[in-house]
Amino acid sequence: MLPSSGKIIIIGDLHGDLKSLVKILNQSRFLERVANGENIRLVFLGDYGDRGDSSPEVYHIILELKTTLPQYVILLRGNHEGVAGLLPSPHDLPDQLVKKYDHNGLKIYKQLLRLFDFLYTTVLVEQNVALVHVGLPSNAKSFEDIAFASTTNCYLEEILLSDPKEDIQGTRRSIRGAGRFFGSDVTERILKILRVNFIIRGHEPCIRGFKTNHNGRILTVFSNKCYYKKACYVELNLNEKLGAKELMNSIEQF
Ligand SMILES: [Mn+2]
Repeated sequence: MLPSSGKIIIIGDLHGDLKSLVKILNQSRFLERVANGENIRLVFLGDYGDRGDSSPEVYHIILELKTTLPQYVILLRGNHEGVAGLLPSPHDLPDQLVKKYDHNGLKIYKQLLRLFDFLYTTVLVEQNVALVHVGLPSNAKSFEDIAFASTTNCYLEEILLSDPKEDIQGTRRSIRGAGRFFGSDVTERILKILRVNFIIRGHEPCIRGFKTNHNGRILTVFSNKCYYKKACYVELNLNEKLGAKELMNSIEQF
């Protein structure tokens, strides 16, 4: 849980795209602003490795940021930081680690697997906005259900793998083979439970680097530039009331 003050920079899926990560850190001047004492945090929405060919380098930088500035950097869990039984595909992170670190690669991979269990599922900015990797557990009844989602119910699977869909009510089976599609009625219900107005999530590549769903209540942010020409990140000013206009203005396309 974060207080509704200061600023947060939100980075969507990187998927081994080192160039975009460096670009965002430079463009947002995050490190410089922290050094200047600004109240600013960096939140990653998960999916750090796989697909792009710089997964080890991306992990190196985000973990260096987290260990150097633990209170300023928050790492969420994506489906590519998967739990047993929900392993992502493609999953070339172990191959990339072996290629780079030889026989130490698999040791590093095993340590990363242990690390994944420590990553958060949700960031809740009180009375304001919730950040997740993908989706919302359609049957969740409380904030705790979402914050402490596990594989013993379907909550974690839905957080890691469910997508919003425009033309349905309730949920439908997803084409991903896991998770669900959820309609705007689910979004409205979960927004009420969390007492926030918006949800920001990653996971889906978007032509413009972002898209909205469910009357603008859900913003999808994608920060990997290997799929489309545009990617983006978000810089939210939590000191002002967040409305639909402010949310759209917070998108930084590159
Ligand atoms: Mn994902």
